[in-house]
Amino acid sequence: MKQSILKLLCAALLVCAGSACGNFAKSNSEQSQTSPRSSLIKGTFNSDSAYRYISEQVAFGPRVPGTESHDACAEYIIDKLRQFQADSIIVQNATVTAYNGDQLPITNIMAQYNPELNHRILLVAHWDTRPWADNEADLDMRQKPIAGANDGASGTAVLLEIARSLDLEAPACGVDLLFVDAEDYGNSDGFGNNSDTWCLGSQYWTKHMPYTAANRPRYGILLDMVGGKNARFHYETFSYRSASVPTAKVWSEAKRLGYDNVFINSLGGSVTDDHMVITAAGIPTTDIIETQNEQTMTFPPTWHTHDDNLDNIDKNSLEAVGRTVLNVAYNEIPSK
Ligand code: AHN
Ligand code: ZN
Repeated sequence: MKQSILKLLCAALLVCAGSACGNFAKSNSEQSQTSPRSSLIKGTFNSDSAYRYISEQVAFGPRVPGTESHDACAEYIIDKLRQFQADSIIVQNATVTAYNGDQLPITNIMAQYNPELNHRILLVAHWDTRPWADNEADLDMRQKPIAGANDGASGTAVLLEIARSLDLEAPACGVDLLFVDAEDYGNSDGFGNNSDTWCLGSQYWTKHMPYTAANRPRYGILLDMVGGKNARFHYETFSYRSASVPTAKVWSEAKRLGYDNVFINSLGGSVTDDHMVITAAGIPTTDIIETQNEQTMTFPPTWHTHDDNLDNIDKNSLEAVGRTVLNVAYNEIPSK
């Protein structure tokens, strides 16, 4: 009698456990249906978090070299990198001369994970914003600095979110995150003739790189304007020709993760950008940038306008780029 009551109790408990387990399994399978890629992905890249890092940068105001907002944002980036326990943080302060004679106090910031490893990769974004809105029709509006949610803050935010993941789950290789200044203070008259007026921060950095021949990064990946609505990234022409290794790694990793609707396997345009400077300095660097936007057939429609604000940021673009680049980093295994 006692035994059969015990048996009943046990059976009841088992049924309870079974149904609880059933519910759990169900909610798990529902989750895996909404993110089918989860089993392929390492790291914890979260696009809500990346979006927040954009909004926090934009809240400082335009990050134009020589302004208080600019300096406050530099401190913010450094604070975040400390919070995400970068093994070393290198801050480069300098003054450079812009094409129009302006003296620009610039700050390049680099965070290193696994600084002792010779097998390294370099991830880059510019964090400054353009002092003018060249593509506004109205002349007064054109003189005002842009918010730079996409052009400046998006690449920076994705790298910060990558830092958060690298802290939680260490990569096998060395990873350097480089935040360059004064990319966007260039002369937009007569494109092509003025390429050395852009990318002043990376020009300074390549002249003062903290590397030996042994620990110089194998390749670099540049993230520029990676948060646009329905962004699609074609191969940037210069990257395709002169940085084929990281270009192949990024676009094939995107395909593996199911982001081949975002990373398109065909040639887009060619861009004067930080990757050219860094490639010329001996680190072949690919540029993730929209050069074949569906509406404009070039950069995103908000480019160098006052529409480059939070309203035009797309979390899906941040996620596709962030998870792809983070997983390229996790895939990089040093050979002995
Ligand atoms: C030029 O417009 C020459 N290059 C585009 C690089 C850039 C500007 N990226 C963001 N803003
Ligand atoms: Zn720009």
